[in-house]
Amino acid sequence: MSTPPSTDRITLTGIAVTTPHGVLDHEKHQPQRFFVDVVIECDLSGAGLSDDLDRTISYAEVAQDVERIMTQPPVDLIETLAEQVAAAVLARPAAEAVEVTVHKPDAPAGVLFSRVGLAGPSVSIRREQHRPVAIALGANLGDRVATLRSAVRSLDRTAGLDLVAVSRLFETDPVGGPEQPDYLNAVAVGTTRLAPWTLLERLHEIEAGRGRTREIRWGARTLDLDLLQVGDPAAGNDLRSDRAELTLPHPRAAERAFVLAPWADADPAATLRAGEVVVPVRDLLDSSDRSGIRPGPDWSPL
Ligand code: A4P
Ligand code: MG
Repeated sequence: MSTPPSTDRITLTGIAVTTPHGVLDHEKHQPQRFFVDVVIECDLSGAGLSDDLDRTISYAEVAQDVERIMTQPPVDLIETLAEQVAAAVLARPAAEAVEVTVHKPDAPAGVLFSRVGLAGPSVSIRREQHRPVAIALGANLGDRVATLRSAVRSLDRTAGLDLVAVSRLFETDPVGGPEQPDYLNAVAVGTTRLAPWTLLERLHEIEAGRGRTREIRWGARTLDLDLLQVGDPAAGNDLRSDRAELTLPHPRAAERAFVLAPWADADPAATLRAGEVVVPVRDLLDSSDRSGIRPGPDWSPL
């Protein structure tokens, strides 16, 4: 069954900054003490096994972000500071969720707070990652509809991935590779809290469970699941990677009608990054070669 969302944590406690913030006029001129705690939920297994900093989150960078946010020109509310810290953490690919606490121990509240420990007011917020994601499905061996249907079910059961829509099926001529049977292609769109490499591992597990083997590149396969895009390029928060093991956005998506047709079907408003330009998927589809694309069998996989 599906793996639960990650229970791994990176914790930074008591980041101390003396700076002016507050609703009262004098607080905007008089620096006072703030302490910030950050607890980041993320999958640390990949980093722990590979010793690769790119698979985790640098706590030093997060600490610097906190200091930069806390030392900005004065704001009224510690809620504002907490929200900005949470957003900065969630901008990091590995972050699945974050809890931020901002303590203001010397806040003027008309009462005396204990001098023991971190007394006084604080706010705590928890924010979760909800990145849009698009996943391409393809099959050209075995019972293609049954395989794709069970793949969608597995995606839907994946903890940390919420499917919103799945396209119709398209029957497509094979592109590239050796001579092989026609494909059925579809695209699923949704949101995810998972790091992209964690999601790709889940896709590989689902492929393996449907008998996927890898002998020839672009060869026939029972099931292919590709990550097309993670994040929203129109909002400028899509993840980009040029690593061979995970390239984002998918480097061949923009020119392949067998991807674009189902993608536009699942999400007519979808956009795709092509370098620095963000293009509607429908426009890319309109200018692509659609000669090998036909409607596939009916299905309702969700
Ligand atoms: N990889 C890197 N980036 C990604 C990503 N964004 N999503 C790595 C998924 N995988 C990514 O993939 C090879 C390696 O790419 C993986 O180790 C992964 O870490 P693979 O699935 O083992 O092999 P593949 O699918 O044969 O290679 P590739 O280059 O992904 O092929 P494409 O571009 O997916 O093309 N014709 C039709 N009509 N319909 C099809 O669905 N599919 C292909 C495969 C060819 N022709 C087709 C179709
Ligand atoms: Mg693939």
